[in-house]
Amino acid sequence: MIRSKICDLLGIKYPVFQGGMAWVADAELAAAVSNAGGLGIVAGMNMNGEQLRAELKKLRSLTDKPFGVNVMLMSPFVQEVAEVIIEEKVPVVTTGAGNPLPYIKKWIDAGTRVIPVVASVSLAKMVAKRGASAIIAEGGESGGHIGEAHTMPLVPQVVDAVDIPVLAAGGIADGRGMAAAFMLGAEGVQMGTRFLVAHECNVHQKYKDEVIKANDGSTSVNGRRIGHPARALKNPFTKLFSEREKDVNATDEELTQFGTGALRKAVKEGDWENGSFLCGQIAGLVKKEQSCKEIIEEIVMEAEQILKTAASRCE
Ligand code: TUI
Repeated sequence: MIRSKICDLLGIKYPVFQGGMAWVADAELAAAVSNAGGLGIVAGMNMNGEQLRAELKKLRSLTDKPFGVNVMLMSPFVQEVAEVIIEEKVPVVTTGAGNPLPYIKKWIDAGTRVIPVVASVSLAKMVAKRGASAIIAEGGESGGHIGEAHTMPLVPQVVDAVDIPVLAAGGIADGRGMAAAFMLGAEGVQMGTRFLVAHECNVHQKYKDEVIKANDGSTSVNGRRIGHPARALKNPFTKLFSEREKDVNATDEELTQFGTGALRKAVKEGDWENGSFLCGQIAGLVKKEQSCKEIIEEIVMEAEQILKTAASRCE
C-alpha cells in the first residue's frame, strides 16, 4: 500500500487526484474517482454559481467521499463560484490559471482545504506562506492551459521550496509516471488525460477515440501570443489557430474570439474541425477505455510494484 501524507490529510485511500478539466469534470466523473478512492474534482470553470450548486448537489447524491472543486481563476464567474464553495462547505479547492491569493483566507476560514495548481516555484512559495494545505506542481506536458516549466524540473524544485505536500501533474498516466513522481519528492499525482477516456467521463466519443489514437507527437501548444498557452490535440482548429497566431494582420481580439467556445465544441459535439481537444502529451500511452476504479487501481498497483523493486538496482 502506498503511504502518502496527502491521503491522511484529506481522508482518501489513494494519492490520485483527477484534474478539474473545464467542461469535462462533472459530478459523475468526480464521484466515480472519489468512490474509487482518489480525489474527484468538479470543474467550476464553465459554470456560474447556481450551476455549480446544482452540480454539487448531484455529486453529493453520488458519493459520500471527499471531493474537490477546481476554480479557474480567469473564469468570468470566479467571484460567485468562490462564494458557492464557502456556502456549500466544499472540502477541497484546487485553483488554476492564475494567482489564488485573494481567495485563500476566505476559503480556509470556511474550513475548505486549498490546494493551488502552480507552474512556478515563486507562486508555490507564496501560496504555502498563506496557508495552502498542499500544492499541485503542473508541468507543461499537461493538456490545457500551461506554464513554462516541465514536470521533471518543476516538481523537485517546488518540493525543496515548500514544507507542505506536493502533487505532481503533467505527463503522468501510468504507474511508472506515478513512481517517478514519488522519486521526485511528490506525495501524489494529478491526472487529466487518462481520465478523459474513463467510462464515467461524459466527453463526446470522438474525443475519447482521438485520445486513444494519439501518439507522442499528436499535441501542440497554441495561444502564447494572447497569453493563454494551451496544449491540445493537433487538428484543423489548431492548424488554423497557429496560422492566425503568426499572422501580423490578425489582432489579439480576433484570436481570442476565434478560440471562444472551441472547448465546448470538442467536449459536447466532438467537432474535430472547430473544436479544441485539450489533451496532455502523454496521450500516446492511453490505449483503452476503463472505469475510474480500474484506472486508479492499475496505476497504484503498478507504482507500488516499481517502488518495491527499485531498491534492487543498488547493490
Ligand atoms: O488551469 C489549468 N488548465 C486549464 S484551465 C483551462 S480553461 C481556459 N480557458 C480559457 C483560457 C485559458 C484557459 C484549460 N486548461 N491548469 C492549471 C494551471 N495553472 N496550469 C498552469 C497554471 C498557472 C499558470 C500561471 C498557474 C498560475 C500561474 O501564475 C500566474 C501568476 O500570476 O503567477
